[in-house]
Amino acid sequence: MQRNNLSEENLLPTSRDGGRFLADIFPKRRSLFAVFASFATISLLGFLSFTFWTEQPRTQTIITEDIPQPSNVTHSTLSDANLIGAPTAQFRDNLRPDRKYLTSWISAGWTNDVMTYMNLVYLAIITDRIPIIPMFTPSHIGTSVPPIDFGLVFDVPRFRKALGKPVLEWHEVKDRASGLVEEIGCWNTWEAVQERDHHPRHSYVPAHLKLDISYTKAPSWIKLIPKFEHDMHTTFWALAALAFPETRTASLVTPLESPEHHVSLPPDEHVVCYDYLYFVGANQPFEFEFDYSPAWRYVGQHMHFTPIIEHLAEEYVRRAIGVVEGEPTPPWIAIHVRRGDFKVFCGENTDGCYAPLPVIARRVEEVKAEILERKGMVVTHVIMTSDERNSTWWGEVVGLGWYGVDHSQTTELLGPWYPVLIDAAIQGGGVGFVGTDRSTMSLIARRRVQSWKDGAVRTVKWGKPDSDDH
Ligand SMILES: Nc1nc2c(ncn2[C@@H]2O[C@H](COP(=O)(O)OP(=O)(O)O)[C@@H](O)[C@H]2O)c(=O)[nH]1
Ligand SMILES: *[C@@H]1O[C@H](CO)[C@@H](O)[C@H](O)[C@H]1NC(C)=O
Ligand SMILES: *[C@@H]1O[C@H](CO)[C@@H](O)[C@H](O)[C@H]1NC(C)=O
Ligand SMILES: [Mg+2]
Repeated sequence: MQRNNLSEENLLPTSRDGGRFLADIFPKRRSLFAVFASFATISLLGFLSFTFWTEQPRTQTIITEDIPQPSNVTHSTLSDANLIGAPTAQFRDNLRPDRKYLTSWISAGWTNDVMTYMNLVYLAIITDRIPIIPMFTPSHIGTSVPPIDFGLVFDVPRFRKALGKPVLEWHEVKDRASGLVEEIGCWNTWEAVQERDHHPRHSYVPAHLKLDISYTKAPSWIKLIPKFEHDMHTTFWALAALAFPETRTASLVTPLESPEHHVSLPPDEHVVCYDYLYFVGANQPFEFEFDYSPAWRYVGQHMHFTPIIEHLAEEYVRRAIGVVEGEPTPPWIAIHVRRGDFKVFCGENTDGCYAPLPVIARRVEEVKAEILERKGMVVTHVIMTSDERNSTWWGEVVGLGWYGVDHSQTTELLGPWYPVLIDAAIQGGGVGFVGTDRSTMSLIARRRVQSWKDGAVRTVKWGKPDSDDH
């Protein structure tokens, strides 16, 4: 694996001096530092302060005393207009009576959660409601990691502008320091689409938001493929119908008691809420795979990473390749090889289950050829991102002339969320992409490269030695 030339010593964060930290992580690129410095500083300081939700311990060392509190960071006039004002101890005190809102929770890997929030916003659009997006909670990076704000990952002001619609984050509505537990009635979709779990979909989000939820089981007709036990999808318009008074009223059944206050509440009309919006499509299951996907076309493609994450991704690419100061960053092709827990799909047949590097290299060559043909561009730099830990394998990657991303310092410097955020931005920032079949991280990277760069993409199939022979 390509190692960069930073010594451990000069990468150690200093706890009191954010400026020194920046200069250290980007010692060779004063120009980048200038870019950072010229940001509305707030977003940068917000980034450094690692605005974690509620009373999570602030374990990060990169904190300075003069960093503004998070509530000062992302408040904008656009969001103000759709709320009564600054975050309140109870969310209801901040909702405008003349506006309607929509929210939901997450419960899977980070990319699945990103897709779930895309679905949330799309459902809000078709119901003429204002989406309220919660934070990201950790999964593969370790469940004890504190959550991170949606707005520290995605550029919310840019998102609002591209959509031409309001978008709120929960911390703008309810004060993140509030200890007040609030009752709310929500739709339980999970029990209407599958038979295995006899409860609404579990999520850590309501606990962070201090919400005590009484769930009403949604009608079984929300299921996309009626009675089919091997699929769990519902449709946007089925869920939208439940957000309007006639279908809502016709669908009311006795709600489940809320776990804390033991109250029974029908689905809220002011803030309509659903337990889980990952398994939602307009026309078919796993719809992000398809070119027409409305959640991607109307929402997902407008969710760009924050300028800070984009710049971090570029900086990691420059370091991987070894671009010297003053030289522009060359265009790159990114690969995402998804391994880790995917080995459960291999079962007994571990031999030849994962696609070997030569099989991946064949798709990389196809991507290069397509970029040359369509754009007249010769792209020589190939960046590997992966959750594979095997150093022999990484050695083989470098042997092919590809570059690895060095995350040996990332968690220590920036926090445990940053390896995956930076890798996702690297994957989505190339002019070409080769991904792993069945990985949502690969899927969304592929869509980004298509939408953002009109790039060339391929997906490597795996499972058997000949899976990708086509
Ligand atoms: N840093 C990093 N993490 C990865 C990579 N691939 C997988 N992971 C981790 O594994 C998780 C996979 O879950 P998810 O994002 O839902 O994608 P999926 O499981 O591949 O569909 C990611 O969110 C990361 O935490 C990678 O290339 N780089
Ligand atoms: C927001 O910023 C102002 C000054 O700009 C400061 O006085 C105030 O304490 C900040 N609010 C919070 C919640 O930190
Ligand atoms: C590591 O990767 C090498 C090369 O791909 C492979 O031969 C070896 O079996 C792997 N080791 C483990 C423990 O999986
Ligand atoms: Mg996943």
